[in-house]
Amino acid sequence: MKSVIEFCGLVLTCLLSLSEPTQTQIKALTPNATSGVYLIQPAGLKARFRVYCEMLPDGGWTVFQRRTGGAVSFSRKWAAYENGFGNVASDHWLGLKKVFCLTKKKNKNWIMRVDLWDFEGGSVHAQYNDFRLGSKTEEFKLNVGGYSGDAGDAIRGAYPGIDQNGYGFSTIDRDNDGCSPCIFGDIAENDCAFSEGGGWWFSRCGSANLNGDWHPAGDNIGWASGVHWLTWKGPAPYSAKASRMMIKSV
Ligand SMILES: [Ca+2]
Repeated sequence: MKSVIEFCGLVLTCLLSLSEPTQTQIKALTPNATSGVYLIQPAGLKARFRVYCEMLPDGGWTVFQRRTGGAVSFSRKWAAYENGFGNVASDHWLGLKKVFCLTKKKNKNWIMRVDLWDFEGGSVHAQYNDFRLGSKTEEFKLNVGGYSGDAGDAIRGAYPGIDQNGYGFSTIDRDNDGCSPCIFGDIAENDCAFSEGGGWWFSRCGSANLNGDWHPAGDNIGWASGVHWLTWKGPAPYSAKASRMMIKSV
């Protein structure tokens, strides 16, 4: 049975809940639906896909990135970042194509929220208005508007000249960054994805990269590649214990 509804911040056709199929209609049509994995079909799209919906007091959010440990490697190439990897119920990257599809409608505005957890029991967040990704031919470039939160605006950078807003996505096999090369001390950097790890919207290279290597407690400070949000903790790069990126329409 299908019902077109507003759910998880999306206008979509809710097909079924994967975990509890019999609860589908109840979950979909009641405002206190619970967080979990849902199979969605955004309005106007033929493709269905699984997403994790985080239900918070301020609405339903669609998660597109989650890190909680090292079990899922984020050291992947372009095709993996384009299509997504991991398990949407735990650590995963939803995929650039899907996020593009969700945010491409020009008559809708999206908020993107980043949550970060440290190894000392603390957490912070960053929120951006007017979030959307460019198309595949635009290398899924990042577009974010105004920032709010207590994590600092790492996308625009901890110092001038490294703003990642407007940059295309880069991986170790696809270089869209702002270095050709960048000079850091006595190092000439051509390809940020090689040193920083994972795929991201690198500039020169920038202060944010939540897709680098995950590092365990006690060994999480000072790595070139990490789960980095360098306006949050520093000056030595601090790799977060956990991260989450998610969107909702407004
Ligand atoms: Ca480059």
